Amino acid sequence: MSDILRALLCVSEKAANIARACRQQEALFQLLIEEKKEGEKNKKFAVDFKTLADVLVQEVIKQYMETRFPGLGKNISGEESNEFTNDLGEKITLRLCSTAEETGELLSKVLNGNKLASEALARVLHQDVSLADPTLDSVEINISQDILGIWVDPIDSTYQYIKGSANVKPNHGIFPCGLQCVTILIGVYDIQTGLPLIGVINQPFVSQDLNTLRWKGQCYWGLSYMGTNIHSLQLPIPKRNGTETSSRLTQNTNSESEVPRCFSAVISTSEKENIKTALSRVCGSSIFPAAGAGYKSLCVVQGLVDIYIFSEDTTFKWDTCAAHAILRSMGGGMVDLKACLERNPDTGLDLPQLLYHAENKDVTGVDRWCNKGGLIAYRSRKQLEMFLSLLIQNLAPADVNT
Ligand code: 2IP
Ligand code: CA
Repeated sequence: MSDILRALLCVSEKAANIARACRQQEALFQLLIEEKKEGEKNKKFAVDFKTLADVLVQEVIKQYMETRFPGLGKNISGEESNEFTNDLGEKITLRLCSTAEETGELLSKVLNGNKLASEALARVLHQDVSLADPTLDSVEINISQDILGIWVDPIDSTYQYIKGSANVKPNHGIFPCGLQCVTILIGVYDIQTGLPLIGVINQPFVSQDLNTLRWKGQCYWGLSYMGTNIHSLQLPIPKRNGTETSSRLTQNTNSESEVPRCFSAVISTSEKENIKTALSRVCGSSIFPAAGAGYKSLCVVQGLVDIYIFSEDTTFKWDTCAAHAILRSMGGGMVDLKACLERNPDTGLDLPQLLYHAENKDVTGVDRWCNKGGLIAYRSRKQLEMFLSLLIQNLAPADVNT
């Protein structure tokens, strides 16, 4: 099993290299930022370049895993399809060929003969990468490959990837927008139970060398299976701004018991007003809007905030599976917000964890895989229970029951 995790780390780094190359190599960046006028969409190329980068990363991950673990490829899913039709009506299935030259030729068909870009892209697709974590050498877990499904989000926060600035200043360590909000998400789940087992989050743009302008990234992982829980952050939760993180506030002493508990949360810029109002009563000023579902979950993983809450149904299984697995390995999880608001905590029922194997009924297209009741990501169950009870007290009854 640790072999699968090792391979996932490695291929996530390959994906991060592709993401960095598309931003940093001039021939590719020009395609990425190209504004298309209405009516001109996809006219020049069979596919817009942003989608091409997404599809290629997804294909690289699929093929890499299938080569090493035959049979696994068919259980890997994501948002994108790798089939296109170009201007000439040719059907093209994008895949990695056995040599960079062949891949370059295939790419030039969807990029209408742009040789410079096709060759540059093919070169990075075929580059060797390595990424190892010595912690993994001590891990030996056996999970049958047959029960594994994988959700991939090749580039989460695509808008920030294309338009995001390199110079955004963080607020309490949290980037509201910018390249830091871009992540590559790979989540492995159990196809029988739907529970997440292994997560890898690769953040390709963490810090930039101002001389070379090259970006360095960071990779996070976690594994939770049959009582074994390990992750890449087995260190104390960092302190925010020289003060204790609010996670400590769950362990109130008597003298502090009158002090209102204060949580911190990361939220979507599109969160509903009624939720934001209730949250501000629970979190005071510790509410941080940030881009990217993957990035917001990573803020919880890193201990920068206690909670990521979202009341809408616009995150998908590929947005949450990786972080959910990491949070589980840390003793936390990701639950369905609507189901939490409807549940009676006094009956001690299990928490409504998000699941990854079953599609939503009575809907079509991507909505089959949306997290339809919204979500809360958390690191500690005790903290989640406390947060929920405060949130419910501060939400209007109508909002709790919708
Ligand atoms: C998006 C992306 C958005 C997020 C949305 C995801 O994925 O993470 O940022 O919205 O839910 O589906 P928000 O930032 O408001 O949370 P993608 O960029 O891959 O489409
Ligand atoms: Ca996404």
